[in-house]
Amino acid sequence: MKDFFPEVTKIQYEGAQSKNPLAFRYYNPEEVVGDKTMEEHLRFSMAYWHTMTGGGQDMFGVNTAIRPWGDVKDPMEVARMRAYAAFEFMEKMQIPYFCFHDIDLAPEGETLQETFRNIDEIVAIIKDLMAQTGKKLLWGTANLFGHPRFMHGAATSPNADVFAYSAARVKRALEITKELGGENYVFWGGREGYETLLNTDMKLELDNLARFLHMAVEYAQEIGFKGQFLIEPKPKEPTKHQYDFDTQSVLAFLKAYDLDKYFKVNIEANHATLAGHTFQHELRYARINGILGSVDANQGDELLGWDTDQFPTNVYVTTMAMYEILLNGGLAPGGLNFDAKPRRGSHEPIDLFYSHIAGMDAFARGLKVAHRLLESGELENFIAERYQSWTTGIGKKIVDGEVGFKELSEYALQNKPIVLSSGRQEMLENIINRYLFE
Ligand code: XUL
Ligand code: CO
Repeated sequence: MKDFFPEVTKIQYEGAQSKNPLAFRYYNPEEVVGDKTMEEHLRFSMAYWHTMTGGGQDMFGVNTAIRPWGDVKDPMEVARMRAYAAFEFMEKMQIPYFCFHDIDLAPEGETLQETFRNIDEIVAIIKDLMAQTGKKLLWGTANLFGHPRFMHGAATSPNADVFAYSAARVKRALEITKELGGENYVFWGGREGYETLLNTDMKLELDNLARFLHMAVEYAQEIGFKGQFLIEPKPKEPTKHQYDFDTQSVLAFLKAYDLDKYFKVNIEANHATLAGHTFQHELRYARINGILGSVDANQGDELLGWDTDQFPTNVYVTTMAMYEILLNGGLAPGGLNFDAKPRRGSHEPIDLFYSHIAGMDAFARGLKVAHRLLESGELENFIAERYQSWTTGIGKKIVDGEVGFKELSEYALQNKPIVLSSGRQEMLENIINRYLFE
């Protein structure tokens, strides 16, 4: 078998003092942090579309990336070579999971039948490679946004034939995900949204989206697919307004259509930024509502208004993300999927290694800092103290449902002048810095 990355051997943990850019400085898979190894906490996953299939193309220019498995003319041969390259990459990177869209694996055919045949051939290769290497599928999904047929949406298309076609693709993607032992299945709402309300029946589109998801739930039950269903929120791009705007709107949609018991969310850092939230806000909102399922680990650029899908290197952000994930009791069966790509100018195969190492180390370091922070209780104790008025006296009565406006009014009328304590934001920010730089 061809060695697609001959310049790289397996990436090893060398410790924080190492200056080797092809080594982990923080990610040490076997190291135990709290109750689990780093590998168990972080559950890293490679995104097949960015790492294996994408090539750096953007709005202004063609592919730049050198990809040794793309050297041949026949697209099916490229797809075969790509599968081998994917597993070599995951082995060398010590990444245990991967995720894919159906057509990341193999090119679309002229007909739906041919598309399925192409995908099936590559799925058989991948199944063998999984058995040989022990690599696992974190989640599968169907790409219902790239082809022109999806220009007005998939499940929310004004054309019922597109809805039917999309159902066929999700049906097959679910079957494949089950066959490969996928632990989750993701619905990112591709072009499920609108450009203008002048031509849009929003009510019908939302009803149809819910119909589609109910059908998916029913079919998964029928075939015995046990994986977790996830919706990935995003506020805009490609459409001006995406229906799955953010976690809060997704939860409202799920509850409105009686879908909330079947779905959790897959939170992407860059999508949070686009929604005007921090990554931590989205994780927190999902966590406290019991729907934090999985994470697309990347970062955006706050100066740019689009989905740049950069590798996560901001340790402050990964720390606060891991803080939420630890409080969630982890992500399993979800994980940290690098929905991220090296910049278009980082076009050599070795840049795939540098970028994944950067992301893995940033999350490993974030895990360790977040763990220490939680162990100390410094933040949690401060918060408990700040809300202390809710555990005794009138606060407790409100929480216990013992009082209404009448009793509260009587209480307020005879109460002493109110004295508030400081929120101490800067002191707390400095505590975080102390943990980060310790
Ligand atoms: C798009 C995006 C997708 C989903 C899977 O912004 O994040 O790649 O993660 O469809
Ligand atoms: Co994503």
